[in-house]
Amino acid sequence: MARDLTIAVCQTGPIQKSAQRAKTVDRLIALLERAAAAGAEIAVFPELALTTFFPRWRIDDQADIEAFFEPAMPGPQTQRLYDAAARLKIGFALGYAELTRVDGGRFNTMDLVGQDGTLVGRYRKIHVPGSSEPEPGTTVHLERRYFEPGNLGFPVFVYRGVRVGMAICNDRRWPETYRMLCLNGAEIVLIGYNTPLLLDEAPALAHLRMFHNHLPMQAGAYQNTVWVAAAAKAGVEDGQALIGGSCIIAPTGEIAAQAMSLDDEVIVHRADLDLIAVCRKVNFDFASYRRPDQYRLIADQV
Ligand code: CDT
Repeated sequence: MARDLTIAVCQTGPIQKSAQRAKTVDRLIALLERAAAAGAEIAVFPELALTTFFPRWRIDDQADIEAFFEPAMPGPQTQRLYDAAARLKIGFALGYAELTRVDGGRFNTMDLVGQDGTLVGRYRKIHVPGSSEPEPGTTVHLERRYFEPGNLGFPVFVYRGVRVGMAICNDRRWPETYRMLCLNGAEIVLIGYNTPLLLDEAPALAHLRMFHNHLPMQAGAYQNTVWVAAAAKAGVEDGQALIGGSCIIAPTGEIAAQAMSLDDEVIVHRADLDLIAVCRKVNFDFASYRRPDQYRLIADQV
């Protein structure tokens, strides 16, 4: 019997610092409703989808920093989104800033929520880019000030019988991300991102920003025979332009659907999971051809 999963990518426009959390959750619920109405069974939202991308600022006041974090998920402000998932019978992956209850750890996190509105699994961003202090000549990107590197590995979760993994923004540029998820059995990789349109350190590469968005995700999908669905937070957010280009990519490496706006937008595609086996057979029969004994450096050397 044919296997498929209908995926929605819920891109958002900018979420300004002045936005109330409740209004932002309203926007996410509206996107989820559009995704469900289009027949989607799972949706992916951007990285840090509840707030502005606050690592663009150096913040010292701990209370100001913690205002961007979620000490509980769902919490009083986000419960309605989980209720909407259960009502609409559509799960989602949501990026947010996680403050752990036990030891106050801070992670850039994505949760996978099931069609009953309960947690299926959690991923914490492994490749945390930027610095902890502003660096001269470089776009301020202080994720390392606010987040520890993820400590949950690259887990894969079963969602409606389909094996789903997650990755967050800069993770999508690293081949290791897809390979680890693929080796863990992923069939679909859900990604959220916030990517500045311009980088002060590389103005000569400005025209390549969208190419360098899609290139690693298409390569990751193709080389690991997985579906990739990636949601941007796009548009001008608190004065910084973020790229859009949210997309759904097939295991062939082809873009099956792509957002056209820099605003709230839903794109949907029915992902044919049998295509994975076809692509495997053509080029990537791992059991026959992979040579892990020759790849030791990949794991041993930074
Ligand atoms: N959010 C995120 O990871 N953004 C990075 C930009 C890093 S610029 C120092 C990205 O890879 O898109």
